[in-house]
Amino acid sequence: MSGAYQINRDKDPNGDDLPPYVAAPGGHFKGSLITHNGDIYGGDGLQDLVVRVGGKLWVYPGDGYGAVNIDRRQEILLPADAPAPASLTQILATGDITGDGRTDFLATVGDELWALTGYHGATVDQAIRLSSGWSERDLAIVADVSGDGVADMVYRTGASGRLLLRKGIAAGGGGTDLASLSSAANSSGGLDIEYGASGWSSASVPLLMGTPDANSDGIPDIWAVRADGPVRFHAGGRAALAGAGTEIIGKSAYWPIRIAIG
Ligand SMILES: [Ca+2]
Ligand SMILES: [Ca+2]
Ligand SMILES: [Ca+2]
Repeated sequence: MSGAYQINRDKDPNGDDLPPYVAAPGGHFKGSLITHNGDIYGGDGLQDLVVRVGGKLWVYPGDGYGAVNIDRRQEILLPADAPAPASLTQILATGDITGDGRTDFLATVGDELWALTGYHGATVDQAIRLSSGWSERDLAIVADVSGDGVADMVYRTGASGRLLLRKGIAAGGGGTDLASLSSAANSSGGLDIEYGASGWSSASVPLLMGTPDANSDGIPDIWAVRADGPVRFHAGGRAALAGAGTEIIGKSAYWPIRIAIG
């Protein structure tokens, strides 16, 4: 189904037979980065979509039916010292990981990893540069994986085609200490753990995305679009992926050429 629509501007407000809504214009989401993680706008309990497109960052309020009305989008304003939205290479809605009740984002900006914390419907409170070395990495999961209530990070390293797990440390005032996610040395245990052993290069898996728990074991999971056709579900484990994954959509030419999932 179409995930986006707009008001039908041809419709006569005094009444006619035209539909009230029509599809979003072709190319509306061209060049976009997309992510979602629960209700972050409006407090209506509906999933919202976060999109970087047209050089700006937006929230597209979800309509509760799996779609968004693009006329209702609202710009997310970043602090003055934040990277320009146009420079983002990935953005991931993480839910609230800092413990202030406001949703947070992690983003890569070329070689750099940034945290954009404290979104509350209009602006982001803080932009914090965490580390460098990210040009060949992709964020997959930022959520509690290990089961201690503290956010962890699963990322792909293109250099070895693996997934690695970095365990977070609780912050003194609640939530997760962002510095513990900035480098392996700062993390709980002091090193990154092999989470997916091999086969995770971007050539083999052009698109991957972590999500909150989808198979009811309480552990976040990973969805993978494979270059050879299928879409696979990989159940997360506390310290490594559990098993080899399950094929959800069979081999087809459709998915490997999609430009983004989120
Ligand atoms: Ca927060
Ligand atoms: Ca944890
Ligand atoms: Ca799970």
